[in-house]
Amino acid sequence: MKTVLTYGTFDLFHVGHLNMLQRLRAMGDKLIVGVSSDTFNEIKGKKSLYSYDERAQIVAALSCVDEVFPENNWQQKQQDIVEYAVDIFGIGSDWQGKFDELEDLCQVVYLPRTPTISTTELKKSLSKVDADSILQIKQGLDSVLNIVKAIE
Ligand code: C2G
Repeated sequence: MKTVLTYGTFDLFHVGHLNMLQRLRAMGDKLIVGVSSDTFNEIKGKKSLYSYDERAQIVAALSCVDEVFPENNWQQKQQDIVEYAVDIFGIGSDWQGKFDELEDLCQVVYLPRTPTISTTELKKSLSKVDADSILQIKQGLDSVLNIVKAIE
C-alpha cells in the first residue's frame, strides 16, 4: 500500500486542483490531503471565500481522495508523514524545492501546475464582472435620466 500526501487551501475548487489531486492519487494506492485551516490561511496570507469545513467537504467528496485532515501550521508535515506512514509527498511546482527537507522521510515530488487557472484569477474575474454590471446599470440609468430631462 503506497500512501501519497499533499496539502493545500483548495478555495473555489477548480480543475487545476482536481488535476493535481488525481495525478497524485495515480502515484499510489491512497491519497491523504491536509486542507489549510482558516487560521493557517491567514498565516499564509490567503483569504478563502469558502470556510475550512466547506473546502474540506469538497475535497473529501472526490473519489481520488481517501482522507482529509486540517493543515494548521507549516511544521506539521514531518509528523503527518510519520503518523500516516506516507511514501510520497507531492505538491505543485509553484513550491519547487520548498519541501526538500522532507526527503529524509519520504519521496518528494513537485508536479507541474495546470496553467491558465488559479483561485486568485477566478476571484479577480468575478469581482470584475460585478464592476462591469454596475457600470452597465449606471449607463442605463443615465440614458433614462436624459430621456426624462428631454421630456421636461
Ligand atoms: N494547483 C495546480 N494548478 C493550479 C492551481 C493549483 O496544480 N492552476 C495545485 C497547487 O500547486 C497545489 C494545489 O493545487 O499543489 C493546491 O493549491 P492551493 O489551494 O493554492 O494551495 P497552496 O496555497 O499552494 O497550499 O503547506 C502547503 C500549502 O498549504 C499549499
